[in-house]
Amino acid sequence: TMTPSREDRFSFGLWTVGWTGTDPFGGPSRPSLDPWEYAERLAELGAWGITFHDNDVFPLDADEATVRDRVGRLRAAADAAGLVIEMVTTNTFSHPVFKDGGLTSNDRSVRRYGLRKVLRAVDLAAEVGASTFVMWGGREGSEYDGSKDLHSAFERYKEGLDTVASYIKAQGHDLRIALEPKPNEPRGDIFLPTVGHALAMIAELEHGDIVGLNPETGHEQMANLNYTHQLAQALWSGKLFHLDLNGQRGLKYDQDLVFGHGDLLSAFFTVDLLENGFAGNPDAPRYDGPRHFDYKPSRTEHLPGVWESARACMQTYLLLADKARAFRADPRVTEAMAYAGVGSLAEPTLAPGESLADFLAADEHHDPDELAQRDFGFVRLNQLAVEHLVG
Ligand code: GLT
Ligand code: MN
Ligand code: MN
Ligand code: MN
Repeated sequence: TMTPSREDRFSFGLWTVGWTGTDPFGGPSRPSLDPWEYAERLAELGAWGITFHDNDVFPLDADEATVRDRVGRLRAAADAAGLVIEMVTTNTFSHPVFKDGGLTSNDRSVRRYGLRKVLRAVDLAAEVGASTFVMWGGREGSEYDGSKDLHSAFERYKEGLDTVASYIKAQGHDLRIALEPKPNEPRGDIFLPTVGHALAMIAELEHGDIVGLNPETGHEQMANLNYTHQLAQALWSGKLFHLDLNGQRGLKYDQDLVFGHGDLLSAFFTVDLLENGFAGNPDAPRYDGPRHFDYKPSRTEHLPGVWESARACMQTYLLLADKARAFRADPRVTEAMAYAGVGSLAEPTLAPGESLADFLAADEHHDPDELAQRDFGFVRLNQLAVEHLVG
């Protein structure tokens, strides 16, 4: 069961295995292959799907014939390998035209150029059969607080997102937008820094019904947040449309490590949520989308290490899924969860039919000192998780 198969629905961005190791301090540490070569290798490793930016496949200045040719070759390779193209996104960050953002640049001509580029990528996404259109606004933000009218920046972000969403509806595309939060890098402060901020933006949109989230492990952790909690809140809000799994070790630059190579215990509970659902509530929403990895094979690796690290992402996930299943099935865990009250949190605090007036009038006395003697046993429950994880 540790060998990935199509049923596991693992997918990878072409920019992940395709990263050549360029960083702010040095050039590429390995060669660049054609996109279809990455697709073929990922299929051999057991992946089910691939995802890409427009410019992972063709250059920004490509003419229509080149776009057709390159997209055609990628699709042919994906079809031949049995791969699904499940998500497509736009690159509105590499070219210096986007140095102050695509949808929120202070320069209106840049915003109009950026918007056209996004709409073209939406059509491409629909053409290749993707179901999710990710929008990561890595250049939407600032370094200097005085450089932007922040009110207008939020207005323009909203305008841009609503325009893209209304275009999807007008074209009749079967596509949903997934916003990807990140707190910083490349901008000093990126707009929509966390899942919570993106949910708040979506609530203000006119076409927010087709806009949700694509939370990335490391991005939430860069904001010192608990990734599993972020996934949970997005799920609870009906907005977990897609995800980017990877690893991050603490508050530093975006590491994009192999899934599980950062906070392993957190990765365990992420997989436990994805595979087994919320622990105390079987009727709660479940994530049934792709298990998508957005990692970077470290710069120290050459091509064998690229494939090895892609394999590692899937294997780690499967190992954790196995452990999480055993954890849930362990009678000691069932007992420890009952002791901890995990299931009883599902019970509404007010009784069925109990009105606020009933509640206020109820002759009910709670002695806080007595209630404070409750032992929750959370440590024992967590130790059982650790036992399953490393035992
Ligand atoms: C870029 C970023 C990723 C996003 C990609 C989608 S682009 O590689 O670092 O986290 O998911 O645009
Ligand atoms: Mn990242
Ligand atoms: Mn990244
Ligand atoms: Mn990502």
